Amino acid sequence: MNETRRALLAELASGPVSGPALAERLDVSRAAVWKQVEALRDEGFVVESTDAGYVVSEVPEFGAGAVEYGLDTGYRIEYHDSVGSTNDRGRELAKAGERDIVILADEQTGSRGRLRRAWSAPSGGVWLSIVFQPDCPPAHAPVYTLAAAVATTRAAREAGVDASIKWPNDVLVVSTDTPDGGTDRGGRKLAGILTEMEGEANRVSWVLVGIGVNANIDASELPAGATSIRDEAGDVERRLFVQRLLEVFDDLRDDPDAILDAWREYADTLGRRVRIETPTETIEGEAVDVEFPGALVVRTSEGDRVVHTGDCEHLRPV
Ligand code: BT5
Repeated sequence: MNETRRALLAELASGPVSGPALAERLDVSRAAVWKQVEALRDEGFVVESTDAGYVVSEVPEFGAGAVEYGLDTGYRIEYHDSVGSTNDRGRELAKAGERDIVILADEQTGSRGRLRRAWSAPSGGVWLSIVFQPDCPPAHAPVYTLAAAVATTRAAREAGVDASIKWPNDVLVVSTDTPDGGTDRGGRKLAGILTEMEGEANRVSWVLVGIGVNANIDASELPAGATSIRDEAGDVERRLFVQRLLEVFDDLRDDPDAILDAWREYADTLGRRVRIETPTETIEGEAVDVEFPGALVVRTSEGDRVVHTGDCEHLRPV
């Protein structure tokens, strides 16, 4: 989105403004204001000319402008109706020096999970990647996966979904009628997170947090074991959902203690018997805590183990 249109949206979000006042505030000609108002209309905004000035009376369902309109963070949005993978696009932009940008798509055709597993991302979902540059060493980056899980869970709960977190990167809906949540994986998966980064010894160059939420999609269109906001609670207003998610993420971003506290509150994994497949071994025991920057503490028969990476399965209680 061009900078004038972005500035125009920000002005319109705080109330009616006249054409001449906009031209002055944005330091552009009145013709340029008019052109950008027309561009917003093309994007689906209904912008009325009233005596008090321009008024936005309708916001499109989804898109860059729809999410930026009234967004309370500094992120810019790049929107695609369809893209291969928002993480791949984010990586391209990160390498080109872009920061604080969110790549958002309605559909992805080549998205991925961890270990290059396929991720299904049909139209109607919330597929996004946040590119930013925290002031921290690369080893701290996993904490942003936790922050993303918290932000997604909070936004999902506010949309009426009984979501909780499974370590390290899943947001699930745990079923209450079966003790194991209905599947051997511990529940039905609502969202997944894939964090990538580039950095040198002491400093991160960029972090890319990819978040995929099954929003307004029939779960029957998704892989077995998945659920969606539509199936759990009915369709959500995606632009508001994304705004909420980004605002919570942004609030937490620089506060690791707050991230860990919120994560513990939302976690379904803590207190459960778990089996974790790490790249080198299988660890079984009770998940007792999470530690900065994102490690799970597992109480095993041989003592406590701090597990940094792996696939986690929730086991039936013995
Ligand atoms: C993840 O991997 O859960 C991370 C998913 C990250 C997706 C986002 S979307 C925006 C951004 N752009 C990308 O290209 N990726 C990110 P993992 O823990 O490895 O889980 C992958 C497994 O989840 C697959 O093997 C399937 O079994 C299952 N799965 C695939 N699509 C799913 C979906 N839409 N909902 C629920 N489960 C799914």
